[in-house]
Amino acid sequence: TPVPPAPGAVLLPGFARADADALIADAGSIAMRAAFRHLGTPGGAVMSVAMTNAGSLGWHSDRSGYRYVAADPLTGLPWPPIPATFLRIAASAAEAGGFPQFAPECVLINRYEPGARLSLHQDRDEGDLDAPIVSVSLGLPAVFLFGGLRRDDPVRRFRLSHGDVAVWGGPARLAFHGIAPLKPGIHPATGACRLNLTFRRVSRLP
Ligand code: MD3
Ligand code: FE
Repeated sequence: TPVPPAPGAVLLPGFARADADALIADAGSIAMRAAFRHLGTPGGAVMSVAMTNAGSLGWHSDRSGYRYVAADPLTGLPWPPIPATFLRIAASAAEAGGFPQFAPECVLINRYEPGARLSLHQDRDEGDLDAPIVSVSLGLPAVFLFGGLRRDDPVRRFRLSHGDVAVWGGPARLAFHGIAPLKPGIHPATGACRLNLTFRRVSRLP
């Protein structure tokens, strides 16, 4: 049952549950070629979430800023291609959320271990802000913080569980959001961690 948490956003509880084992295995294969790493930030901090990417572009951050890059800075190699299982779930979720033409160029894979968090931020490094972001949650549950268009707007809390998918488009696309520190636990599919996939369109289609 789709749930609208905000205008432009659609939550699809359990939408990826049947594909979860395949998605987790594919994420593992990606990480064998492009390892999870803790990125630095322009402010000089190191992120508690470990990240890697698949696709023609990958999200990267260091002292000089946030940006999308075509090669993995750790190896100089292109990011691994987006697996077919990933593309299928992203396309069907985007369609369910009202975006039948979604063509992602990047999947950012976030790995949360106990205590890891993502502070309140906007995703605005993409050149195409008309395209939605599709997210898939796998493994341990997390508390998702969803604010408004201004950093100091009130924040609502949602639980994101294994197999939950969300489509963030329209007025929700530039909302501030984050993840509260992960509570320790063991999930049968991922063990002691949570994985999140975010599918992103970076460049504008002609
Ligand atoms: C709402 N990831 O990678 S997914 C991120 O669980 C990120 O790892 C979180 O925020 C995670 O940038 C949250 C849900 C999500 C992703 C992107 C959004 C919600 C969003 C972009 C705009 C609005
Ligand atoms: Fe985000």
